[in-house]
Amino acid sequence: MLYRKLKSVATTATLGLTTLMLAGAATAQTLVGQPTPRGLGLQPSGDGPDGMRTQAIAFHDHILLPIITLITLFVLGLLIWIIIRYNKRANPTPAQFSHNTTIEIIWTTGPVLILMFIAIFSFRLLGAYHNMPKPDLTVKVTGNQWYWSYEYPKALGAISFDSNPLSEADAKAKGVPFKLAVNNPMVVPAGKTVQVLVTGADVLHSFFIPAFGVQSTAVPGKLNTVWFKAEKPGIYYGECNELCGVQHYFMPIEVDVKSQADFDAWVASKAPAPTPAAAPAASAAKTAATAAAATAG
Ligand SMILES: [Cu+2]
Repeated sequence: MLYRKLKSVATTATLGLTTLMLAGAATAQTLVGQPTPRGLGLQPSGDGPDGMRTQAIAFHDHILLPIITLITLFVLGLLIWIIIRYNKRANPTPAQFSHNTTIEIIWTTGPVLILMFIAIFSFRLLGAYHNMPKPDLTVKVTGNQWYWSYEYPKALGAISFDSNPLSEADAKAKGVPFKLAVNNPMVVPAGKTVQVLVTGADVLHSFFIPAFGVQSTAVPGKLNTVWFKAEKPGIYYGECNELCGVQHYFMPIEVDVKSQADFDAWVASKAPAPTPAAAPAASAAKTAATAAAATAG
């Protein structure tokens, strides 16, 4: 009787949880790259069907969540059973024994086996994160109190800029989310492996973009490497998620993923190639100045 009751409770709970998860996934699917009001579950993946983020979501949804749900229901069932069956009224004279070899072996090996099962998938995912393909682009990101700065390679004109969040009025005027949208987003090409070198200028920050499954602590004096591959052009938001001071809440990350052509155009607009005539002229002026200084000396 009790067993049947417990079973029906468990079934109802599982059904309820599944419904909630599906509802969350449906709501979350409407927006990629940013949190959704009343969204449940993880932010949808922005890195393609084989991407790390997609694998991480699958690991969470299909391995971790069922296991933790079963364990929680099992423990809850045990608790209810003990409360009902072994309370003072139902069981006035409690048993006096301690130790039971069989049960002790079970509760030791059981968790070990569960952890080993989880480790198979966890290590596979860690391997995927570790094995970065040859990067197509490297961007250096520095966390500052309280903004991010970005630096691009010399080959791309050594573009560098600071990125600050938009004011509430500006965000409203542009129709973009306040506390997520910034004035100068990080710009990357879609479908390309982007290596991100993360460091900090003052205190610990953390570079975190949920849709790409990317997070790295920004440590002063140290360069950490993460990478991602955004599948589709679009805007993806992240945040500093290492408590870094009073304005920690106000250092969002915005990644503008563009098609390769649009990315090239952005690079050209930010770092115009020096005109062939300008460079020699500047160098000649410098030589003349040096010569003048030498004569004066
Ligand atoms: Cu920070």
